[in-house]
Amino acid sequence: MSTHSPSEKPNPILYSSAVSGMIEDGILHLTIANPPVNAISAAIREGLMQALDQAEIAADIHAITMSGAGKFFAAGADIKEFDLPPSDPTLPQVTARIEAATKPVIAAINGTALGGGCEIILACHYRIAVESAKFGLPEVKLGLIPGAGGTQRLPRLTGMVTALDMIGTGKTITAAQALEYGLIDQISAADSFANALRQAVITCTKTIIRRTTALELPAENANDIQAAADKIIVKARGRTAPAEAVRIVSLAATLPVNEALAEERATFLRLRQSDEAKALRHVFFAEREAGKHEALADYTARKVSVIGIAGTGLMGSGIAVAALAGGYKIIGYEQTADAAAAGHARITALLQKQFQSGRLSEAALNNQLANLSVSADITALSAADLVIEAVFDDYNVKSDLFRRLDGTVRADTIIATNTSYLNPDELAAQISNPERVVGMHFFSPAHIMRLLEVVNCARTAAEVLVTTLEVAKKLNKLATICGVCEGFIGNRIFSAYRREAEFMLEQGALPHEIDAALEDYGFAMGLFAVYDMAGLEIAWAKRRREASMRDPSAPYCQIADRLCEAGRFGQKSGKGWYIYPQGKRQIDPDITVLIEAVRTEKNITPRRFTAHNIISQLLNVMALEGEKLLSEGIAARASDIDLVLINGYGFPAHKGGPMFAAQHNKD
Ligand code: T1G
Repeated sequence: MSTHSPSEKPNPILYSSAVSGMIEDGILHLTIANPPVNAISAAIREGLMQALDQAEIAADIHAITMSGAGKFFAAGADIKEFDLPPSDPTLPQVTARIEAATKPVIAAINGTALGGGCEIILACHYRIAVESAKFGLPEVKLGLIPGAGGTQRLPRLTGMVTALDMIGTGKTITAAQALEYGLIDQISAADSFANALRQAVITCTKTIIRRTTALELPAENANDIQAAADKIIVKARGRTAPAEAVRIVSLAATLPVNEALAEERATFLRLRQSDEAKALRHVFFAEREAGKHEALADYTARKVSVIGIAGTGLMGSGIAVAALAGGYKIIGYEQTADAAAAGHARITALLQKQFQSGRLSEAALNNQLANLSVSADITALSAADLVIEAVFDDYNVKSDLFRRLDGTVRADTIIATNTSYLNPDELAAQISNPERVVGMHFFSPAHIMRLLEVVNCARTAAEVLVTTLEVAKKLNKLATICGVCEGFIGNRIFSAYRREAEFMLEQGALPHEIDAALEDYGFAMGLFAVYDMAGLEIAWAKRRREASMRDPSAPYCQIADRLCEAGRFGQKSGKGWYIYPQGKRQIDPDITVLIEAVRTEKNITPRRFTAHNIISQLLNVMALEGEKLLSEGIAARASDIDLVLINGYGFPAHKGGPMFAAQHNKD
């Protein structure tokens, strides 16, 4: 710890490499600094303990404040340290030390406080925040629970219902909500924060210290508490952490606080080593890795202000809504005035729905509507810096549009195709400057699904790729780069997984057994149920188009064809892999008969499949296809493949994705 000589302007006191302090008018102002988000590292824990010990005995210090450097207060414990053994002082030791301080400790919350960062402020005696601050205990999103007193301190400030909701879901709330719930005591505008803080400190030095764990739980209706707990359990869908969060938060009402804190810590340490936590940590870092591309580091994104969207149907309208939210001016294009009007209405309706649900303010709604136009005149797209085409996924339709765009937009306008199955290189080859063509494969509904496969075509220029990634970020998309192959990353793996599931039907499994195994593993819905919801006819039409080109010696499962030949096209037609009396999915014995007939034709003796067999076989096929994508250079990283399957195909995040799961099944 170093201090200043009396003659000079006081230098900050350095309690550790990450905690410094300045003493002004008897107040020790502490700042924690661990850029970029002040993740609570060992250096922060050590520095805080040093500072609190020093303040306790210093006659010239009457109060302590804590703030974060930069725009964050603290983003929680340093996740990078989780694979290391815990080191003293632990965070619960620090929060206990803060709360036990005999001089007032005031949280001067300059920005986002998440996880352990929020637990630090909960242990302080008073909490004043800037208006823009955000709060959350997102540990369950990492397969954990708060491990530094949050489960016991939060309910004492907000009540059990709010605490169960926040800790069980990991949601982030605003400063206004935090004030309303009792999580903080005061909000101040940023430009008057220093004065407000000074006043708050003076008040705190004149009042009895309010220690959070000494507070009584606010009285609440037992049914409301139970309902809040039940809601978390139902949504947990097989994940351990949310259920454990409910169990530990509930101890606030039944155990002495020190016993409850001990149980919280033991549970946190156990969960931290769990497969679920390891998988979710993998996904956390994979998402951040996906946005890093060393090979593109020297290229600068072009400025994009106006985005044209050719085709404003289901996909195009969703893309338009995402792009409007990203602050772009949108020019939609349809071939006829009626279609243009319908497209405009579709986009407007989506925006109105967001406004009515409170996700869009009235000002934002009006601003976005003012940024939207949809025309039947293709020359309207000449103003676009980027055109995304989302017309019918047919080669002739898209080729015709590409040629018309080529004669309309600027030579440097980027043209992005949303195709799912066509070869973007073949589309690019039809226009001048093919290096400006890129794939942007959105997932429906495009304004909701985070995933975006950015297809790096054979001739895509690096600058075009960088620009597309920049636009993807503004559209709030999780972008993964992939090369050109049929189905790119997601659909290619999904096709392999679907094929394997159908072969399992021939081998002895039944659709509802496979779906049950997938749902038990963590998928929200089984493959065949999803199949029925999407409809079987489009895939059937594709198989019939390709039938003449199919290798007759390659294994082929006719079961899906037999369903379509029998008019079983899925939920819309009242029956597919299941039957849907009054729209309710039910197992259909006729499907068993149909499958058994195919087995007999192929002289297959059916065998029993356990749920474990089913999952292992499907995971294995997905991982094998993933390895091929890596060896072909289509996917850059195994973790990108995991992100695509999690964010585009419902693979349970708490299993880490097919590549992670297959690797850990081997371990
Ligand atoms: N630990 C370590 N690194 C972190 C981190 C953390 N908690 N949070 C972010 N980073 C890194 C991230 O990997 C990236 O690194 C950089 O910071 C910028 O992050 C005891 C145990 C805070 C909302 O779950 O939600 O506290 O890629 O790109 O978009 O009860 O980061 O630059 O090398 O995400 O502005 C609980 C996790 C931990 C919050 C900022 N806390 N972080 O988003 O930046 S568990 C969390 C986030 C805990 C206690 C328990 C977000 C953010 P790099 P970024 P951003």
